[in-house]
Amino acid sequence: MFSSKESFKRAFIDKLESMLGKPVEEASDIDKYKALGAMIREYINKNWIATNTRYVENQEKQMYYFSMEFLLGKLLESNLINLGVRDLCEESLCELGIELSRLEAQEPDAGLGNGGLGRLAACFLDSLASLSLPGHGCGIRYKYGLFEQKIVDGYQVELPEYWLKEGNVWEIRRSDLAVEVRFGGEVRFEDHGGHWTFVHEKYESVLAVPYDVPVIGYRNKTVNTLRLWSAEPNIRDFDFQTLNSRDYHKVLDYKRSVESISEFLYPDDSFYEGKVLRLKQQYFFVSAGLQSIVRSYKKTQQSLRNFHHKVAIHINDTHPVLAIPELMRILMDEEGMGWEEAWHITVNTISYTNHTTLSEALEKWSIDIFQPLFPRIYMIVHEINERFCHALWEKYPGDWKRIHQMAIVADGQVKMAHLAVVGSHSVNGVAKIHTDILKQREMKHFYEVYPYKFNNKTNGITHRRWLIKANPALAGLITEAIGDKWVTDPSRLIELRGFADDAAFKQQLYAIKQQNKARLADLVREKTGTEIDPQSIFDVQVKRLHAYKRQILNVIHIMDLYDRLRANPDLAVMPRTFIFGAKAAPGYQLAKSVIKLINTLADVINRDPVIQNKLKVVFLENYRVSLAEKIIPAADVSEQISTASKEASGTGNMKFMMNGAVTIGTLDGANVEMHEEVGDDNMFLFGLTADEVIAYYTNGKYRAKDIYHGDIRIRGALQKFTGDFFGAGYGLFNDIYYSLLSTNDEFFVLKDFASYVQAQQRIDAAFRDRECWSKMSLINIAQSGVFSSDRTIVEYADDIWELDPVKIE
Ligand code: 4GP
Repeated sequence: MFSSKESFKRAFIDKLESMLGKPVEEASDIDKYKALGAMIREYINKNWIATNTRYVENQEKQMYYFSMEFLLGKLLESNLINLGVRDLCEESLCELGIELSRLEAQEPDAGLGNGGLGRLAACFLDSLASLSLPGHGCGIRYKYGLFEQKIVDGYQVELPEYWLKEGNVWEIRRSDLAVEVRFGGEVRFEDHGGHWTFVHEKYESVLAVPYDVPVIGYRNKTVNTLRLWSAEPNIRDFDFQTLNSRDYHKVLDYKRSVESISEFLYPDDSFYEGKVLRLKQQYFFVSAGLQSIVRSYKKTQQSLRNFHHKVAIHINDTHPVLAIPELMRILMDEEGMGWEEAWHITVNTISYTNHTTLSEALEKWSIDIFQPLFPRIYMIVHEINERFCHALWEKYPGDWKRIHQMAIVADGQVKMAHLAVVGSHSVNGVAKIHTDILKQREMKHFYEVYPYKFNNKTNGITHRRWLIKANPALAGLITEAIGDKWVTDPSRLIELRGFADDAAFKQQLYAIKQQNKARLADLVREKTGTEIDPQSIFDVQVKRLHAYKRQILNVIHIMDLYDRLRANPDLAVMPRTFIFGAKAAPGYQLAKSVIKLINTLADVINRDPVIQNKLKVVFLENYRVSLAEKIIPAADVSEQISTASKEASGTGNMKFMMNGAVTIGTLDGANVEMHEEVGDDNMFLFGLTADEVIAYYTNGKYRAKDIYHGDIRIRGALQKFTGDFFGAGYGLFNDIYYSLLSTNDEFFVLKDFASYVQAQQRIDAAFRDRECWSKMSLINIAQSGVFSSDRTIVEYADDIWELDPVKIE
């Protein structure tokens, strides 16, 4: 069906008619989108089956990426690109009078994630399949993804995101593969002549039903699987008699309670909340995932003795860490293995990535919640802890303090990160500086015991979505210049450096950026009614709203710039458009205040005729993957301004770089490695280093008030938070003021302000020289190949998973 335009058109019309019983003329865009999606799924079916068969028959080692989040975005266009049929599709549809882009617009974003961690998982799936690696995803099919953000009177309002309302063309429900997951109840020992077994009784039974989504590799026939689990009442196990009894409402309660497990995604990014439902979600998908892996493993293998040679399981942060005791349970209670052997297999199967050192994100579950929910799992965790503490005692006799600090179960809590380190064979951070901080500080004691487990895997992004799909004009220009080998080997982007002094090439680069900026300006007008000038500097900060990411630093700089312009409308500054996009966790008041602040400021500034359009501020609501794909290619300046030591890596920084934006940033996360790539001349660094920040935290010598009193610009801005905010109201932002002064500015916003303003002034000067700016832009693109997730995934496959590529013929 994708061999020629004619056959495509015929197949498309047939599909529409057979699926929907409508002729093309009567079909809506959503109908057409669904028909096209269904065609693609059918088209890849053969390869999907071939991939699975090949993995099973050859008994290839397979890796399963366990993650609570997969922030996929839209799949139609990236699937078409990976299959190599996008142009054919577009042209054929055009001949039928249909615009492909309108069909793409019908697809909802699959927002099954919060931010960095979830989007990383999605990039990894794309790279795994594109590198012909046998690696799959395992997660939850949330009925509601991350909330939809509306801005009402400047405030964030959250609406439920029912992304499945039109169905999901990409998934296949596999009720035949459903498994049972058990919660609560009691555990009893049974003696079988000296051999003990555990009997789990009176539990709540939940049916986990998998929905499989194909993950299509880039032009290589590989189709891996993302398996998302949905919770359903276990009717098979159900006593229908009760339906007639007075207990009818209990049945309904049971149904509600079960379905709530996969109902919605918790909207917290890098934040931990000890909600029972969240813990149930974690065990639910981990248990279902492991049971299904073991079941399919046993189809070809007699014993599980070699399980770890054939299966790798990666846990994306600590959220899936119950995979460790659950695998132990399966190996011991269901397969009859002894502890030592089960432990050896478990540790060698599991590997773990840490994504943040923020203490508020560290999962610590109260035993009071944990034990009743998983009585058998708790027993196993307890035993792991006993054995671990015993080993520590041997190593550090008498050092109670250390043992207490390192224990997995202590202070009435289960410490999930400790369990993850002890129960896995590899622990990695996501950028060099982050891994160093883990080794030297946050996990120092563990590093001392298990130095061989710790390693770094700097994050990456899939260049297929973030360059080829998001910025086709730029991708085309690159191919014209250096050929198309970079597409499968992004390290070859380095060849672009040969064009650094090619004026014509830089002119083309500039022209593409201008087109992208013009397109974004249209979108901004459509969404907000604000006119922005594509000639102005597009200075962009899009990411989750968090105090440590310091959107507030950006805002205070804008306020200062605005003040200066008000005082002197002829001030010689390059016109700038500051663009923001950010969701705040619904319960995070300070973050929500910053959203209101940005919107209020935008209102004031955008309406002010005095400043002659030299300054605009835009907040785009509902930031998500598909919006990022439109914003990032249009950015001149990328704001990566977190407090050094706080951003584990960042991945937005890489997306901007690959699209030719120049970064203003701190030496934090992967910015450090970006700086190693491009050097001082092609990046605008400012602020405290991580060591300086950490030293301040240790010596307690930082005084925000001193800076406040010493800098009139800061005073001016902060006083507006508590006083009159540019005529918009009094004391609107008291909480922001207090976070910066009363609690001594935990994130060094005031401390870094002066240096940030200077960096902004350097940007202002640099942007005036178009040729020089385009060269910086080009060098950023040229050096971005190392930040493709293909590089990252090759490192994981080689060093952690021991996974080899498998070519599907
Ligand atoms: C994020 C980190 O904050 C970010 O620096 C990193 O790039 C990303 O993970 C992927 O590794 N963490 C989270 C989280 O999203 O929920 O902790």
